[in-house]
Amino acid sequence: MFDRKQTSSAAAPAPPPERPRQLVGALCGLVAAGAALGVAEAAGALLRPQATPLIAVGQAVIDLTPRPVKEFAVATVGEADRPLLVAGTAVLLALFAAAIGVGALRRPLIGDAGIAVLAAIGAAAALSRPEAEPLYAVPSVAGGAVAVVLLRLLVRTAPRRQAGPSATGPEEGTAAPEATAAAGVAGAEAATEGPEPASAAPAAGPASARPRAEGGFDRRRFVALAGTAAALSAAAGAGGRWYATAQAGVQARREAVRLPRPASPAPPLPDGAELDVEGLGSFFTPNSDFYRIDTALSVPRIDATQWRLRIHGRGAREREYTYADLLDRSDLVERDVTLACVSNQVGGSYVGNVRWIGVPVATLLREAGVRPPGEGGPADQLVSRSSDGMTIGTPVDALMDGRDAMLAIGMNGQPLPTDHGFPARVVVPGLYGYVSACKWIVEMELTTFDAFDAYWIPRGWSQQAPVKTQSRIDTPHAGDSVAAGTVPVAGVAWAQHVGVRGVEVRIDDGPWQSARLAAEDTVDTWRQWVLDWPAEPGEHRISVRATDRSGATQTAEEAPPAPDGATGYHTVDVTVS
Ligand SMILES: Nc1nc2c(c(=O)[nH]1)N[C@H]1C(S)=C(S)[C@@H](COP(=O)(O)O)O[C@H]1N2
Ligand SMILES: [Mo]
Repeated sequence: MFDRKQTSSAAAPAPPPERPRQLVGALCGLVAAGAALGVAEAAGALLRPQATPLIAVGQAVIDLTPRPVKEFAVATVGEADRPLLVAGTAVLLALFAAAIGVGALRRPLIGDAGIAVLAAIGAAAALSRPEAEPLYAVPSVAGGAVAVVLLRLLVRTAPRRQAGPSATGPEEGTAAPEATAAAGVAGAEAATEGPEPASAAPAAGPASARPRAEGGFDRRRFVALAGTAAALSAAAGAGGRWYATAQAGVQARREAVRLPRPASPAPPLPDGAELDVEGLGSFFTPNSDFYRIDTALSVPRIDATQWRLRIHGRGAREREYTYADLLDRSDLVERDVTLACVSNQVGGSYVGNVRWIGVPVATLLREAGVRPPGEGGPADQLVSRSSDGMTIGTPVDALMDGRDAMLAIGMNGQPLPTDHGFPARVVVPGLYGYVSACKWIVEMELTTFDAFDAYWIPRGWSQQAPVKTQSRIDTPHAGDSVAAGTVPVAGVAWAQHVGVRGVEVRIDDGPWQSARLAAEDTVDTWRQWVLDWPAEPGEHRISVRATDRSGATQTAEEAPPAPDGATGYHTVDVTVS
């Protein structure tokens, strides 16, 4: 009532410029979207963190991205592709939310509809996860519901398009006079924001005694409402995140795990397996430095006490193992195995060497009555499924031919880190990770290559992918300037499950010279090498190539990672002065 009097006693206020009005609308949309995310985050924390809309949409984008784009992303931004993806999704969401807010000023129904569309996208993305349950829709729907109510409240505080009492027309369907609208806001606010009457009260008190801004914009009320909503959303979001993380920590009990001593420990590392050359990485890659490649935006956090591995399928008697079953086994082995990603570029860093502890996969398969195809078994493919729905197809032959294929539970003496598959993952010497190394594994299904294509196959990668022999120069780095004199050129080479016979280095167009090889740990690990190069001033190009124990030398022909691994020689250009 005060408002009306004050406003109408002012000399015919000019209509508010359209810009600020739209700005307020955009702000309303952003605040509402923020609330939706906060609520969704909190709901997701309580239900399923990977079902929160930002994660679910980002995940859907990852799965739908065509291979060349994905490769480009990995090549240009590397492992920052994930944060960038989330940021990109957030920016798109913000733009759309701002537009919704502006639309809602014209007609609240536009706001409702816009938010419904966003919530539907979030819910659809969450429900399309391979591991989804109906519950997955809840975070998006809850967030959307809160946003609809909040946006309606917010736009009522926004400036009217024209000044004066008769100015309500098109944007307020009910054509309610401002005072009524304001009262409605206060009422609704008190009703929806039960625990926060304090914030509503001051806004309704002294604020309403002041003249409203042009066009009936109750700035105070808007700021109070939007500010409160934003603060609550941020609190809900942060609280949800914190709760989910804390919960996961408690549940996973990873820290509490004490790895048993393996019945078959790895032989001690031979003397001279690790060269002392500055710039050359360590023989074993520390867990914290180990590359991470997966499609999981939200890393699965598995409660090991609830975890089960189910083995079933063609020619298998169904078996289930708990984590305790694995820890209790008397046939745990410890082995050194180098793991490589098929996406690794020549000279790239998606390769690492680890001392793993695990159960031989062949033994588990035998326990389930599985016979390899050579013994008349009906399945030639083992499909590993992870808790987040990844599928990885491995030849049964490779798992049962005597190599150290493991269901790994330990990585460099630690329980598997969460990022690397806790509580259990597969490791198969000689096969790229995408056809072998399933992390967060929950299921092994015996089938055939004809009957089933695992996740990466329709995306343009080969069904069969043994690791290609490769070598990498770790020092000097491309672009380095080094002083003339003796320069150690050093790196690693791997020819998995066959072994490295030799490494050769070439300077410019000179002859291939044999590098000195470090002692071999096993044929499944990489091997370090070094060549002392009498470097003379000038620009030089250093190339490397490896020869495996079968006598095959790496091909010089350059091929991209897809479909089954990059080839070519790693070369670095350096300046000697
Ligand atoms: N569940 C799951 N397992 C997965 C993947 C994945 O995306 N999801 N990626 C695979 C790929 S492509 C590689 S190279 C290895 C990488 O294992 P790392 O992240 O421990 O280095 O995991 C494999 N296992
Ligand atoms: Mo990979």
